Amino acid sequence: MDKPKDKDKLPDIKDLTICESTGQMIEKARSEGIVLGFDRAATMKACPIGADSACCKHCAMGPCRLNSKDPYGKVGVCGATIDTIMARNFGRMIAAGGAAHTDHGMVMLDVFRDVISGKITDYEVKDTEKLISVAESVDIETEGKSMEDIAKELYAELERTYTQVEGEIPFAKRVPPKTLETWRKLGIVPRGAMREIMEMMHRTHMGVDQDYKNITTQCSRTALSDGWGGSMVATEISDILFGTPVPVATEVNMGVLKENEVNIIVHGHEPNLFESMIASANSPSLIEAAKAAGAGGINLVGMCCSGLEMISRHGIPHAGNFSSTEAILVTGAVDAFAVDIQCIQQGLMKVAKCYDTYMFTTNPRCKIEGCDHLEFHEDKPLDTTDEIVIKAISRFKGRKHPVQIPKTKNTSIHGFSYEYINYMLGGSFRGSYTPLNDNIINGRIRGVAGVVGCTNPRVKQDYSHVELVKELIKNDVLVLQTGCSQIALAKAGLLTPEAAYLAGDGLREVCETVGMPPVLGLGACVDNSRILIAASEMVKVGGLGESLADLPVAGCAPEYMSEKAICIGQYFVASGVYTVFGVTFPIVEGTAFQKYLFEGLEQEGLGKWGFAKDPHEIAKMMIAHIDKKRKALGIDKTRERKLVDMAERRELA
Ligand code: SF4
Ligand code: MSK
Repeated sequence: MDKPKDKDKLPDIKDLTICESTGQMIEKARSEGIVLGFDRAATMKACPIGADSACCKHCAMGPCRLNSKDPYGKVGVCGATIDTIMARNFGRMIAAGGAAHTDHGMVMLDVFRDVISGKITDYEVKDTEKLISVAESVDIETEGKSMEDIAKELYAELERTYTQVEGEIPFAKRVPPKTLETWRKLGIVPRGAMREIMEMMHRTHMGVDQDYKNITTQCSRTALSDGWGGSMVATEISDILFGTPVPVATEVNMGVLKENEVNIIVHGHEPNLFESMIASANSPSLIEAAKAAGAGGINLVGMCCSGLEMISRHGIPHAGNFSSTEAILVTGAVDAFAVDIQCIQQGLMKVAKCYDTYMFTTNPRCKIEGCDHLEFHEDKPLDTTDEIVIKAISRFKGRKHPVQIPKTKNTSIHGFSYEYINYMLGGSFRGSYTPLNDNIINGRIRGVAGVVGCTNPRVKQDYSHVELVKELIKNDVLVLQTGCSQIALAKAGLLTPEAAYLAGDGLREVCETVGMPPVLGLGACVDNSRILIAASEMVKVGGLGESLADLPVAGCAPEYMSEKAICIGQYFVASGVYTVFGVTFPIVEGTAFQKYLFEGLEQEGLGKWGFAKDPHEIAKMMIAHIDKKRKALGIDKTRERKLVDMAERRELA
């Protein structure tokens, strides 16, 4: 195993994470000479030119490095300016991030097709109500038709999301009309995701698009083909196949591992693998085998976004977010670690080997040198997942390493789908977003914020997520969460109704009346589409403007690291949302491209980007934006809690 270069120079653990369990495992790893991502980040200085996106390696006349201190002082060998170079790099990040979610969505659609045709028999359509509502949302007539026919028609319609070459993607029908009108005017309504990603890559090839504004137009169209396309299909099909989440209480943090049980972790993004793992872990014969090996049972645990899919649908315990994935192996308690796609660090393999943990890749898209590959096929899923359990049992039986499991566990509630928010606020017979809008209009709720995204070992793990969200709820901003951010807040205890005591008076009153937490977990990073649908419903219900850009909402990924996050940011911006990122932003400040992203897009009727490192500063920026939107809507005065009477409500509608 690599030794840390100079142990004395490594950062203090309290500067690396606020997660106590992860901190304990970093300490243990260091004492055992094992290097985790936190220490690799400390010893691998980020390239400053790359961080500013001021270099280009799109052809062999380069790579060309521009000077971010004097960005217009030089151009590339081909003459490319700093704005062209940054916009092209940005576009390629969006293409890669969008491709990841979109390819995942297409796999979900493939599985759906094979389930309804009978080729796959281990899965079924679990949520027929959702099947009908999704079909109707894309104008499929459902009256008098069999579920099978509706499903077949829906498959054919949603396939266009990916393969269509001309026209508008199916879920464009869900976009509020005024927002769609703006998109049409700007030429950013996506055709099909494959076409948009291909065009993005083409335009950013050497010698093609050399106008940063024109490149940005394609950035928006490509990103929207993910948010309202690939990702949205992934979420909706997962719900149809595996059930739409409803709130469920569970436990998070490394303390969910059990010393006397066979511990199996699933990490990645596709629910298919995890759903089958649940079946294998509950198989009576495998439980018997685990007991015969001396274990109390089989303990199945999630991490990262796979874990978030399962926490939302089944209440499966969750051990930690992205930055904790290596650290948990240091417990010595993990008997098998199964991964599928996305956010799987190559470093995991080395750490797993140190503790003789069986690690398996399962997806043909993601193999890791030196890692056993047990390919997962949805038409015979148990072949793979049973094998993983069997290997885990054998590792448990022969455990060689002392086990040290951090004790901390936190209770949290997850699974607030768009549909559930409807019922939660409007009641089971008259589900509606009207009470949410009313509470925003009367000022009890100041606005809504999406706080989402990764953790990143270049900044203190979980710190910005937690500080930002505390500040937002204190100021009566209701927070919706997806991705790894949600686990940061769950560990901090904010995903419980009791956390309402940290909220401002207005938000607290609403939370206490309904019995909901002030921070709602909506699922994995692919499930940001749930936030888009919720926002569209807020526009539809009325009283808060006509387009998504009118809403008093803002978004943030304060500790992001992935290209998927950049794509998500761009589709929120293109949808009309002010979106602030932390850590770093791939741009040279003061350039025309930066001004365009941070101001120009808003002038065109879209949202805009923002950037700040400090979570309190980010909170101020988001709240100021929410207040600006309240003022534009004429509801800034209602923060004094004036109740809206029926006549006023009718007028607002
Ligand atoms: Fe340099 Fe232009 Fe080639 Fe980029 S495309 S590497 S800026 S010459
Ligand atoms: S897993 S993209 S670290 S949210 Fe979706 Fe977490 Fe970010 Fe990966």
